[in-house]
Amino acid sequence: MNSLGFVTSPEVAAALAAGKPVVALESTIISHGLPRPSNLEVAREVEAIVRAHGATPATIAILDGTVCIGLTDDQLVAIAKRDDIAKASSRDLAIIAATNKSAATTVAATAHLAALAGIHVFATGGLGGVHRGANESFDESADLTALANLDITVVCAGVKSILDVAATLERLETLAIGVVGYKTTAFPGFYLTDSGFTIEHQADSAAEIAAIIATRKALGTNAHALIVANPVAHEMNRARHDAILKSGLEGCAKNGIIGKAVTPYLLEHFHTASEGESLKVNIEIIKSNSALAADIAVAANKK
Ligand code: PSU
Ligand code: MN
Repeated sequence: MNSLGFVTSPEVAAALAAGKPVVALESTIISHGLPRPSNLEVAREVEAIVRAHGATPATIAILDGTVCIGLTDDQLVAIAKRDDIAKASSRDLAIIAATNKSAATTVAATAHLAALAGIHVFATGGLGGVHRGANESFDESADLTALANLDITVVCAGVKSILDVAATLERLETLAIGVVGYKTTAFPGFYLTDSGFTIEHQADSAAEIAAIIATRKALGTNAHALIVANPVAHEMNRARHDAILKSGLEGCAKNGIIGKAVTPYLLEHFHTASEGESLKVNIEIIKSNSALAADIAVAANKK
């Protein structure tokens, strides 16, 4: 461990020291978002995609108390297969690390650790946001408040369609988190290409996004995150999507699923009820976002 409290893998440390492009990747997707055994395959494939696009992948997680920025293949296997991997948001990081436990990191926690390690581009599937019924449950993902205070560009397929998208967009505005659509002004809805909500800004290339990142730095607006919303090319069947979402939300209510268990429960429900269709879309989302994030990291490095 260095004086900052984390260990950087040799590959990531070398890339950072040489000023080469690095892309942060989260681990909650691996442990709690995708079923086994595809989770491990996808984790490996995503790292390979980042490398093929000219950047170094840094998958972030906590293993047996060590905060890891970049994982070896053995460590990826542990995150994918072990049954003692918690789901850590930012507030959990120090507790998990100091008590020698293990956890996958959410968008909030991964973005926090990435920025701490000097990594400013991050790929995920879909952001957390305001849950349906949040006016009563107060369930709003810590992803939003974390990103409000971090210098990081997050490539995602919008926010998960299981959320209240309108409320999430309002919160993103309040929190000064920039939102730019990649080749679109239709805000993506994770499994769906278009959530039905429009966003103001569009960028059409990684170079354009790199220019936005450089200007944000010059203007000091990089104190808050930038979201690059990248719609999935092949969306889920909409009628099927809506029916499964409805039964998933009913399942949450019936089984008393609350708090951090809600998102993994709904994703798992989707994967089972759609007989793999949502899984296929989810995997496409993560791969496509990782490729774009690597292109952005490479382009930003040239600025
Ligand atoms: N995107 C995916 N799968 C996931 C997640 C995002 O394709 O599992 C995870 C991310 O780690 C995100 C978390 O931060 O879901 C949100 O959880 P919550 O709603 O409990 O904040
Ligand atoms: Mn929540």
